[in-house]
This record gives sequence, structure tokens and C-alpha cells, in this order.
Amino acid sequence: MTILITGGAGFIGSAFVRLCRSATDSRIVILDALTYAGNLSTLETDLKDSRVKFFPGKIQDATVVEGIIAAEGVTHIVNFAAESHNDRAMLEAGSFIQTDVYGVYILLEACRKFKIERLLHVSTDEVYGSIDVGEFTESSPIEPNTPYSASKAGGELQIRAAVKAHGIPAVVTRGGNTYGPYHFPEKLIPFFISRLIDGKKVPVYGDGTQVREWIHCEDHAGGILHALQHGKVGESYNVGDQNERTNMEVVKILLEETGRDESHIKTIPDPRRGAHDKRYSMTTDKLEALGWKPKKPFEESLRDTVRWYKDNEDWWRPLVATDDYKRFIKAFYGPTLGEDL
Ligand code: NAD
Ligand code: TDX
Repeated sequence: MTILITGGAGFIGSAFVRLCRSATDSRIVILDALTYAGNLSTLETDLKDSRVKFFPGKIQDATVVEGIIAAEGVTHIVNFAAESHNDRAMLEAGSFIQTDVYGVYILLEACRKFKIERLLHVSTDEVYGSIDVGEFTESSPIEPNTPYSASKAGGELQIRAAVKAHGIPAVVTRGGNTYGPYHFPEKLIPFFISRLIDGKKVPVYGDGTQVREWIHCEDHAGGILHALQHGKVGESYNVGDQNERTNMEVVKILLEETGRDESHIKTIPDPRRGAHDKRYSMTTDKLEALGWKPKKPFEESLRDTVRWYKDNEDWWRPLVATDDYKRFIKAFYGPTLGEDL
């Protein structure tokens, strides 16, 4: 296989690059736009491997995508490239539609032209919307509630149509909330860890009773590789790990592991308003029936993640020092966190 991994300089994409290097003998071609969320230092070790090549560029750019596929003899594509943060999409969703919908269309057109053997598209459990009781299965309706999840659902629907209309050999995975090392410090876990290490307060939306189902990035990457190798064309597979926790439960572990007390919690009016999903939960029986199982124990791995951020300040400190980061925090959280900037 020669795998084109788009978004390989991001959080889960880079975990997938590491996994492909250790678990396959594939050639790996990475295409990444290096947005604020993409970071070449994450790939420092990988880029020394002669099997790995990196190209900067956007998946919406057909000339770039097709040029790489032709020059490198790409046989498989795994698409991680996305705008991926719900809160940024509350401020501006146009870039999400560009990458998460139009970009997917460009990849599908390239698959058609170059007869790509398999496209694995990485999607999210958020496309199902929120569920108060029970669990989503792969046949639950697609009912996204946020500007971000609507863009991910749009990409998925392009794939569904391309499978039917053009016979594109595509498989979709829908992952749960993911945690682990090399996660840009804006989502709940890495954002809070980076602030707590510095003794700053952390902004909990509403009462913190929202529930998320957490999976480690190595398990998420493993599920994606399994679906790439064993999934059926035209099917979707949930990739989750049944670790349901309220946000407040997660925050308490982060406080403990960083040695901070509850005075560091600042509850704020919910900035996501009606677009804040209350609970995500899904079954993973379909992918498990193909022989996959997540391995990482949640609480221990979450504590390891905190230790990773303590030991790798060189990786995340430059990210939180940029003007773009400060602008986003100020624009989204406003004066709530302004005094800490
Ligand atoms: P991320 O934001 O950390 O990384 C995204 C990567 O894509 C970055 O390297 C960025 O530079 C690159 N990128 C953005 N726009 C691009 C474009 N137009 N062309 C090429 N590259 C571009 O995201 P992540 O958390 O690693 O998520 C990866 C995928 O997994 C996304 O599709 C996301 O929707 C999905 N997902 C994420 C989670 C999660 O909890 N993080 C859960 C389920 C699914
Ligand atoms: O400052 C915060 N305070 C807070 O209370 C942040 C950033 C988040 N939260 C809450 C909102 C959510 O209930 O924490 C929960 C998790 O938030 P995020 O980490 O932003 O993730 P979420 O919105 O659940 O979406 C994630 O899971 C699905 C990923 O960001 C998506 O890329 C993925 O598709």
C-alpha cells in the first residue's frame, strides 16, 4: 500500500502515522495544510523514516491532491483533514464547510480519476446529534446540532452519494471524543491541562453534567486502521470505548493529577447555547465483530496524558503563545478568561 494520509500533522492523524509505521510496511504520504492545528514538530521522528513523505497543501486543491497521487502512486487514502473544533465553528463555519465538505468532494473526485483502491473517511459520533438514554448504532439517523458536526455530516453524505453514484470504494468511521498526547490545547482535556499546569482557572460550560464517551488516540487510530483493512465498502463503523464521563468527572481527575483544587474551576454560562449536545454514546459491536477492540484503560491513560503535557512543555508552549491562539481565546471566552491572558 501507498497510503495518502491527509491531516497527518494533526492530533489523531499523527497517531495514525505512528501506527502505520509500526504496524504496516506501507509507504506513507502525508498531505497537510498546517493550519493552526497542524504541527510539523509532532512528526519530527516520523519524517526521518525513509518510508514517509510530507507535502504541505489543502485537500480542496485538486491540482495538489491529484499531483501527489500521480507522482507517489497512491493506492489508499485516509482522510483526517478537517476543521475540528466546535467552538471555532460557533464563531465562523465557512472554513469548516470548505475543508469538511468541499475538500471531501475533491478527494472523492481524485478517487474516481485515479481508481484509488480504498478511501477511509474519518468522521465523528457528533453527526448523530445528542442522545439522552441508550446508544447510537451505525443505523441511527444523522441529526447534527452544531455548525462543526453539520459540516462533518455534509462530508459523509458526499461519500454516501459517491459510493452509490460512482462506485467509490469508501468506508467511514465515526469516532468518539479522543484524548492523548499531541492534542492542540483548545479542546476540553488539553486546554484544561495546559491551563492547570500554569495554575489558571478552567472554564466549565454550564453545570458540567454533559457526558462524553472517551477513547485514547492510539485506540482511535487502531480502529481506523482496522476499518481500512477489514471494513466493507459503503459501510460506517463507530470507533468508541464506552468510557462515559461527565465533563466535571474528567475535570476532577485533571485537577488531582495537576495538584490543583476546585477553586480552579470557573463555571461559565454555556457559550454553545442550544448547540451544546448533552450526551454522546454509541455501540461499537459492528467493528468489534470484525476483530477490533480498544485497549487503553481510561483513567490511567488520562493521568498519563497529563504527565505527557507536564513532560512536553516544549511542544505546547509555543502553540499557546501565538497571536492566533490568544485571539481565539479572547473572541470565544471574552472577558471570562481575559484576565489570564
Ligand atoms: P486536528 O484539528 O488536530 O487536526 C486536523 C489536521 O488537518 C491538522 O493537521 C490541520 O493542519 C489539517 N487540515 C485542516 N484543514 C486542512 C485542509 N483543508 N487540507 C489539509 N489539511 C488540513 O483534528 P483531530 O482531532 O486530529 O481530528 C482528525 C479527524 O478526526 C477530523 O476529521 C475530526 O473531525 C475527526 N474526529 C476527531 C475527534 C476528536 O475528539 N478530536 C473525534 C472524532 C472524530
Ligand atoms: O472550555 C471548555 N469548557 C467545557 O466545558 C471546552 C473547550 C469544552 N467544554 C465542554 C464542552 C463539551 O461538553 O467539554 C466537552 C468536550 O468539549 P470538546 O473537547 O470541545 O469536544 P466536543 O465538542 O465534545 O467535540 C469533540 O468530539 C467529537 C471533538 O472536538 C470533535 O472534533 C469530535 O468530532
